[in-house]
Amino acid sequence: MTTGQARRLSYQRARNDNGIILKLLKSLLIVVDEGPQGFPTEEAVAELQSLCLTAGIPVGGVETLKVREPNATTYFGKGKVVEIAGRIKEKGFTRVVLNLDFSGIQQRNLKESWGVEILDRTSLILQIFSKHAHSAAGKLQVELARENYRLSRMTGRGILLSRLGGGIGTRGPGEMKLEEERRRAREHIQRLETRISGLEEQRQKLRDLRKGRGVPEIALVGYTNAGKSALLNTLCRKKATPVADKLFTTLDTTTRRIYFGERKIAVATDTVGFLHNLSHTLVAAFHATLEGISAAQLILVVLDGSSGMISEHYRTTIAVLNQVSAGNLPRLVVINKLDLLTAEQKERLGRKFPEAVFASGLTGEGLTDLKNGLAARIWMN
Ligand SMILES: Nc1nc2c(ncn2[C@@H]2O[C@H](COP(=O)(O)OP(=O)(O)OP(=O)(O)O)[C@@H](O)[C@H]2O)c(=O)[nH]1
Ligand SMILES: [Mg+2]
Repeated sequence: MTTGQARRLSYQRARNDNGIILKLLKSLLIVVDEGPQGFPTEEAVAELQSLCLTAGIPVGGVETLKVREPNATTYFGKGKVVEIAGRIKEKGFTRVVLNLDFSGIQQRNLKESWGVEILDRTSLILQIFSKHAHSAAGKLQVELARENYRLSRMTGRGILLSRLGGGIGTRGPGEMKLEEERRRAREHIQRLETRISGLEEQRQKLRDLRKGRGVPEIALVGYTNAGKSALLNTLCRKKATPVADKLFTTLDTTTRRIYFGERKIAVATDTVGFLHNLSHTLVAAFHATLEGISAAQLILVVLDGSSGMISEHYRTTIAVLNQVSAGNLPRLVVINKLDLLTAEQKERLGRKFPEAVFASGLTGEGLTDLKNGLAARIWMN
């Protein structure tokens, strides 16, 4: 065999192996039906698929389940756990991804019963966050979220480790080791929080400087993928922040100038997007960034006009604004992705959000209306 043939053969083998590996790595998505009062199941499935796509996780199947009363040790009932184990074996899934969070014990038991890796909602989002954080503050916040998540999972393992350790009434070596691990994690968390608040203080100083110079700040907020970064880029006519059809593209805060003519200047800040049911761990880690929103003079709520979930997105956004004490600030709602809307859709949305302006971050349509709306709220109040 010539060297060229050998190389081609090994290349062919590698391609085949990759194919097999990809097939082997297929994940089963499990979405829990929240009932008529909860988040619509179809949307939850689409959202989990989007999160997997963003995280680079190939999806092999989707299962939706109703859970009347979560089981304390396995979350799902015994029968369901066995049924899913059968499906995993039959289809050869190597991972299960769920749209909810478990306790450490539930996760460990399910992993044992199903024999595959289990990714809950927070760890899936954490994977995406790790990929998308670039700035020092962004990376620290992701590390903080990871460490908080790890600390919250240590309880379950404690019981196991203690059982391996001493008898009744004694603290076995397992438990002591766990206490030590917990203490270290808490110290690490404290160090991270100190560093993050140091960075936030720097931001605050910059903010105070701008305030002193009379430069107003606009905070862009909204659901992930609504088009906040695209709108900011169009507003400041620069490619300031990355835009992608993925969830949580922006984790790093970007502040840019917007010129309104007649020497009027404001700055706009683009930051992490929102998602419903974000776990406390994730919200807590981004608290410093989100708190920064409350320092703005005006909130620009960006909604994706083309989404069927616009009302839910609006509600989530307002809930987060209230959480970070920015619920009382003046705000303007912009319905983005105008280029995708039919005249009827636009009319319907106009009735639903009578105060909103329409714009497109992609084509620049409606930009004058948006700028006029912003200027009116900033300088005429
Ligand atoms: N058709 C259309 N697509 C848009 C518009 N604005 C944004 N997009 C697309 O929507 C997707 C998300 O846009 P981003 O600007 O990254 O959204 P974001 O709100 O910053 O998202 P995160 O950073 O993930 O929170 C991208 O694929 C954009 O190209 C618009 O006005 N029209
Ligand atoms: Mg963005």
